[in-house]
Order: sequence, then structure tokens, then C-alpha cells
Amino acid sequence: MIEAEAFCRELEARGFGFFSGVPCSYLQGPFSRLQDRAGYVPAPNEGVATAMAAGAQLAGRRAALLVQNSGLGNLLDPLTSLLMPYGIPLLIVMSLRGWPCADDDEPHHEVMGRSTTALLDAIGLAHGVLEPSTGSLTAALDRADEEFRRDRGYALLVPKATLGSCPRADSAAETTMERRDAITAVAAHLDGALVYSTTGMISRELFGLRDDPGNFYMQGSMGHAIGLGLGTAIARPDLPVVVVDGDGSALMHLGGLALVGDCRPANLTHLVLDNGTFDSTGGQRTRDHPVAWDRLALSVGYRTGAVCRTVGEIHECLRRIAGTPGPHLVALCIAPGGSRTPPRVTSTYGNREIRARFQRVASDGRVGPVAAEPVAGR
Ligand SMILES: Cc1ncc(C[n+]2csc(CCOP(=O)(O)OP(=O)(O)O)c2C)c(N)n1
Repeated sequence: MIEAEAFCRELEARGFGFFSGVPCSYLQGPFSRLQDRAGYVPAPNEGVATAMAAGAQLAGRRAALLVQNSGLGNLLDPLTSLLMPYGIPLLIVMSLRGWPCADDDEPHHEVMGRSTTALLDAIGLAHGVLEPSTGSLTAALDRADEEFRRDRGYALLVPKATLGSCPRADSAAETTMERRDAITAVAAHLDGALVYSTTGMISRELFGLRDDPGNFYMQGSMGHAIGLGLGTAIARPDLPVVVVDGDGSALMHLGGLALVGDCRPANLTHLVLDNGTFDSTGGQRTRDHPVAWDRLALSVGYRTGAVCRTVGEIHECLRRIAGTPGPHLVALCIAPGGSRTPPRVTSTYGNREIRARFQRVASDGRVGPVAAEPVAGR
């Protein structure tokens, strides 16, 4: 295993002074080390991180991205239509989820796990898999330097347990309300609703506290729960639709909120659990300046926007808006971390099973047979 600090120092020794990206738990150590350094800017999605790194590179700062391979979808456009045609080199440190064996990871990593290197080959971006030794790091960065000399980028692929982790830093939370407290309170108001929950711990927490066929646990596809909720709210205006989001997820595709405000489905309620961090990947901060979610929501066209800081405020707010026309946005300020790790949804349900039972509720039983799918023991 390569120590996180040694990894960061090696990048700095090679002249890298600008770092950005979106975290993955495989890269928890380097993120933890980098986020206290001046050259690090956390990004809401991998696409803007790529463009920003290119901007820094154009202005003379050597830039590196740290991302998960699921973020390859977000960065492919700026990579292929900006960096590659203009010859702007970039080091992309990319975790390899779902690789070499998809069974060892969550099911939503399977397709990208087996396709990452093929996709990089298809676009012509040089890449190499990092082994857990400093010799491998030196060789990979030498190889990257060769590409940079030709104005081309390089992807350094990082499998599980290759880079060391660091103890989680305690952040000064403004609230003591935990995710578990907030979702317990929310759960009391979900009966009869179709519920989409975002990737990571939020879906796991909802599953552990209030599993229901009307819950769609959206693992993966970070930032797209609001798109799912909007489509369903438009298609089924007779049913209440609730999206349980995180601040990192909502920020990743903030344009989805603007679309909600434009479409204005009266039956949609958007809950944003704001802990100021990407909690599920190790608690890296999402941004420095807090978001005024209530004002943001109103400015793009939601009918109401509110912020709750206590369990009592959550109950009062959800009672007040129940049955009134939305879209509503309610931000729930919670503390990062949690005293208990919630159970994995995928230990109980396969993804197709989650989809099929949800669809039965959402479409009044008009759904085909569920394809047999083994439930993975993870
Ligand atoms: C495109 C993409 N980039 C990165 C990830 C890795 N990832 C999974 S959960 C998560 C954090 C989500 O943060 P937030 O929505 O704030 O919820 P929290 O984890 O704080 O509960 C990240 C970065 C991912 N799944 N997809």
C-alpha cells in the first residue's frame, strides 16, 4: 500500500500544484491530505473539475484530478471535446470500482468496472493501473510525463486498497442532528408517497429505517435522483413524490433543480440532507460557503423553500406543506458522520427487484414479471 501523504508528496515533487475532483472511498487518504492544502478546490462534479483543472493548466499550474471511475461519464465531454482537441494535458487519478471483479463491489459499479480501460482505449487516453508500491507510482508518473510532453493526458487507475487511508477529520458541525434522526423524522411523513433516495448512506439509512416497495434506492447515478423524481411527478400528478437527496448530490447536477422550478410539479417534495460533506466517501467537504437552499429553491421556481435544523422543525415543516401545492424544497441541516453505519440495501435486494417493486406501486400493477436475479451477499 502507498501511504496517502507519500502519494501527495510525489505529485507535488513532480510539479502538480492544483488539485480537484469528486471523492471516492478508495481515494479517501489523498483527499484527506489534499483538502487542507491551498492548491485543492473541491468540485461538485467531475466535468466542471476537468474544465477547471484545464483552466489552471492553461494559466501555468500543473493540475491533477482525483475521481471515481463512475465520474468518467461526467468528465468524458470536457476531456474529449476540450482537453484532447486543444492539447491540454491532465493527470487523472481515477479509482477503479467494480474491477477486477464486479462481485466484490456494489452492483452499480459493474458496467463501468469492466468498461473503464476499454473506454479510455476507445478515446485514445493513455492509462495504467497503479500497484501498491512506490516503484509503480514512479513508473506511472514517468509514463504520464512522456504523455504530457506530447500535450496529452494520462489516467492513473487506482484499484481498491492501493492508497492508504487517513483518520477522518472532525468537522465543526452547527447541528447535532444526525442523518438517522432526520430520516426517522422524515419517515413518519412518507406514507402513500413514491420515494427516490440518493446514492450512498442516505439510501442505506432510509432502507434500514423504513423499507417500503414505494422506495427506489438509487445507488450510483449520483445527482440524478431529482431527475427521476421530476419525471415520475410529471407522469403521475395524482401521487405525491418525495426525493431524499444529499447536498453533494444536489450540487452535482444543480441544473435539475432549475428544471424542477421550471416544470413546477405540484406533487414533488425535494428534501436535501445537508451535512456540508460527501459523507459516504469519507466526509470530504462539499464546499466552503454554505448553500441557502431555501433561497436557491425559490429563485429557480420552487413554490416553497425551507431549512430545518431540528427534528421538531422537520415534523412541523412537513406537516405544514403536506397536501399543499409544490414543488417544495426542504433542506435538513445534519451533522456529518453518524454513530451507526446503516445496512447495505444490496444485501437484501437486487437492483432489478428494487425497480420492479417500485414500478408496481408507481404504475398500479402494470409491470412485467421480475427477471430472476441473484441477491449478492454484500
Ligand atoms: C459521478 C459520481 N462521482 C462520485 C461518486 C462517489 N460518491 C458516492 S456517494 C458520494 C457522496 C454523496 O454526497 P451527498 O449527496 O452529500 O450525501 P452524503 O454522502 O453526504 O450522505 C460520492 C462522492 C459517485 N457515486 N458518482
